[in-house]
Amino acid sequence: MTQTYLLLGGNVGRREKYLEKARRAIAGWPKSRLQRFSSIRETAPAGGVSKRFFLNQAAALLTDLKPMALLIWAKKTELELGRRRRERWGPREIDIDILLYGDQTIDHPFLQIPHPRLPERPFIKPLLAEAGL
Ligand code: PH2
Ligand code: MG
Ligand code: MG
Repeated sequence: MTQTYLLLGGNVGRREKYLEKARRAIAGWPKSRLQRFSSIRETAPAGGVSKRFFLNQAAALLTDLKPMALLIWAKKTELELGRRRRERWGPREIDIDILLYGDQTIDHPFLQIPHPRLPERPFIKPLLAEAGL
């Protein structure tokens, strides 16, 4: 299995509720074993579009899903939880991003790993540490 780390986040509606639903959904993903979640932190919006604060939480997941399959499960879960399409980096009910996938580097139009915004979002590192990185 490959060690992966995800970042959950949302800044619209009942943010805790969306995180809770996301945690439950991720626990049911196939070929995967959930290890740990970090605490939940409120973070200032990065990237410019939205002014609403986020709740963010990291997850450590062992998985046999390939990176693209993992991405598809993340997107499917976002849709099932009711994420609506808005502008890029705008407000969102729930976002599930793949931060790290083993030690792989992936540069694909739909999937970049490590997550390209890791270095410029200082709130992510402590969450990753809490998730066990
Ligand atoms: N996600 C974004 C844009 N800005 N800001 C914070 N604080 N947390 C996020 O998860 C976040 C963001 C795009 O996905
Ligand atoms: Mg994101
Ligand atoms: Mg995303």
